[in-house]
Amino acid sequence: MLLDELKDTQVQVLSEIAAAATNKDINDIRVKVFGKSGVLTTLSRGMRDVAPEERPKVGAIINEVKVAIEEALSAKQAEVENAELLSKLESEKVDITEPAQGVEKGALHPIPRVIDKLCDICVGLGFSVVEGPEVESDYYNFEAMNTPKNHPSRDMQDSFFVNEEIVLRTQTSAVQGREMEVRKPPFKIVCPGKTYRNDSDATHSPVFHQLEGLVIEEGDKVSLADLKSMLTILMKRLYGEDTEIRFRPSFFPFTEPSIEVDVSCPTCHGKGCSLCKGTGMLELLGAGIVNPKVLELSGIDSKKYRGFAFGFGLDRTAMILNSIGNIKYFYKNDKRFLEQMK
Ligand code: FA5
Repeated sequence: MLLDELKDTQVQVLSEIAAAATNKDINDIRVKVFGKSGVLTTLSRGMRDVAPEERPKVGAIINEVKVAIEEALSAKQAEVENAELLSKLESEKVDITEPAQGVEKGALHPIPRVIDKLCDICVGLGFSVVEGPEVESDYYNFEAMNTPKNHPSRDMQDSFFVNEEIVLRTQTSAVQGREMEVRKPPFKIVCPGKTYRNDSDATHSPVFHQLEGLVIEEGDKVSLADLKSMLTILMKRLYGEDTEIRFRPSFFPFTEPSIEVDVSCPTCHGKGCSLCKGTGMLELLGAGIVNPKVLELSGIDSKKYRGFAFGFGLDRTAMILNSIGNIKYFYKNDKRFLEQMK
């Protein structure tokens, strides 16, 4: 009787195993057969009623059934797992012959690129690079630069005042006083950074960039010829040996004498156009021999030391280097423009 039941159970369970399709089906069968109240567990308890001489034989058969079912379960489990793996591999298949998607590379904006280039050239000429605040006191931006309150030359720079004593710096010249107060001459510094003025047209932006240069040496080592020669070297290293440069007399309250430097226009290359207002040249920087009053205001003995200074407009520098016809392109963040600047 027990033997018949065992045989029937084996046939029944093996056919269920053959029909199983998932790991869950296999686990359900395992519990149904070997669990606490599973079929085989219950049948095994029937051994109690078997005559002692029959027990070894019945025991061996129970064991055979158990082994047959376990083997079938293991084989089925391997089969199901293999099928799952194959379908996963199929669904995640990668066609390695497809062309790869290109990686979009970023690049530095043309203004920081010009800053890096000019600073590199200046460091090569022995300058140290310094920084100063963009929100500046009226004192360092104007007064320390020999431009007292109500001085008519303040009108040359239409300024954004935060209050009576604080201004968004209109020129990187504001670092001159700060550096002269803490440095012992001789020294050579450059300071790149943002500057602000209420100006707006094709060559003027309300936010723009300058690079200030300041050289302080013992008196007989500094002359206008030294300044012109330094600026010529800078321009040629920046734009190339054939660059056309023009020096013009000018006025700044903090330099005496003062000059301005023009470079051939990026759009018409000297012929004359609307950008350069028909002159063929674009104003790039102001410069001059440091006014002795400025040295004295910052605690430097003007009888012993002299200096020269220059202030590059960096946006114009980038316009000329890249032949850009309007300064606004640098501030629009138009990806098509920036892509061309890479
Ligand atoms: C000055 O700012 C002086 N501090 C330069 C200087 C330094 C003279 C040291 C002597 C000694 P100016 O206002 O000319 O000078 O400006 C210098 C340059 O900044 C200009 O030649 C021009 O290239 C640039 N610049 C001036 N205003 C703007 C603006 N709104 N947008 C873009 N570039 C400007």
